[in-house]
Amino acid sequence: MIEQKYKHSQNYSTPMAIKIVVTGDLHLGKRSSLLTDGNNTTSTKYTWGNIVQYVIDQQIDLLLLTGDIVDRDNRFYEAIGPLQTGFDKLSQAGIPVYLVAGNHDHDVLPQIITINNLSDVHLLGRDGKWESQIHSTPNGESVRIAGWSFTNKYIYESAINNTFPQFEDSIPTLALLHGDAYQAISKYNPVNIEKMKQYRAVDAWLLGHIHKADVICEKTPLILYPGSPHALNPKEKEIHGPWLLTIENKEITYKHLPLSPVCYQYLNIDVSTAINEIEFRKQVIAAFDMHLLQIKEQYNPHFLVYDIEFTGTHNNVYELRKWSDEIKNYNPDDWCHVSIRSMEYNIRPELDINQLMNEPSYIGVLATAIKTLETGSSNGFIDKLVADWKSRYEHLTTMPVYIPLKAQKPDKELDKMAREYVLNECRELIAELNHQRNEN
Ligand SMILES: [Mn+2]
Repeated sequence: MIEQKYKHSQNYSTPMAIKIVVTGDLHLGKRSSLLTDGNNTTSTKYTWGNIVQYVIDQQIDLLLLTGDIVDRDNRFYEAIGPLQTGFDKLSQAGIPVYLVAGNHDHDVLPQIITINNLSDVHLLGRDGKWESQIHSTPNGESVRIAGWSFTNKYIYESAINNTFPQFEDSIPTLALLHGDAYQAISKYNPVNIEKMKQYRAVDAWLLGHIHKADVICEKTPLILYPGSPHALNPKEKEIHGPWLLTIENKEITYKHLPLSPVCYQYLNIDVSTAINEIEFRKQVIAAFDMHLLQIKEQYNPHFLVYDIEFTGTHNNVYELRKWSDEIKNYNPDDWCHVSIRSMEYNIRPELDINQLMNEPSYIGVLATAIKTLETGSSNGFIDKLVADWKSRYEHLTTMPVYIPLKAQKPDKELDKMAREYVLNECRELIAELNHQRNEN
């Protein structure tokens, strides 16, 4: 095993560097929402296989996992096979894995590792206390991995409150931790960023729990959320993948590796100059071409899922809706499967609202409403519409089927949502009424 490692390290362009891949929140057992495919490339076990293959092909020294690798305890049977296969491949290549458990897999991860008796897989801090191990490469380079694991679904007290060990030597130290660094009060191990910075012995904090990758602090110490390596739902609108860390002369450099087969994106299309369907089509194609090129420069996902927002000024949203209906059939290229999940219209009418406000007609009422909403004030007409919207919204979100999904929104936020919705509707209506009037 040692010889095999040595053989790998001879090929390094920088022989004294330690190469590490880190990822977390893989949620084995899940697949990207809204997509189905026969090859299973949308399931997270596919990405797990790709990460393992990358680590072996690139002769990486260590793989680090920051928790929530398995999606929940009831995913045991779905997760155990792919995990075992990946761990076996890494073990045969002489590559150890260090990991911690998160709130999703605090139960199942220790079970899987114990059942399989995996000697190259090190679950750190499984009794809820910090644990560390030093890994040395055949070149004599060393790195310390410290870790702490969830022992329960909820952890209210931060794992770094007064319990973090001190290291006196100069070995580079990486701390693996699942927790919430964004909120002071959290059920998921609230860890304070300033406190992490105070532990001088730690060169990098590698965190789990948040699916969006984030470099919170660039160095001394590096504080990194690697994020989920596989985009799981349309809220995760960034490029996802594991991270490559290189430690050389105690300096840590890092790089995001785009690997997620699925990529959810937002696309804004300004349709102000789309005076007819031909122009509209031109703008749509131009916007897509530019965006697809940007993605392609970074990597080739299998699936690109778009939320489109049409913006700009236009006097006929009804027409725009009609023209945009067939966009869902758009198939720009065969390098990747593009689909459109939603289209939103946030269009301002190209009208003189101030002048229309004086009209004794529906147009006048709508113009007054638009002006009032735009200036952040209200009147009886708007109050009624907002109240109506809120009561319908609340009715919908308290239906039994939605209760598990219900996000408690403060009244202020609901008001804002209602006003935005009403404003959009008024703009669409006034444009249509004005259009009809001009045609007659
Ligand atoms: Mn989590």
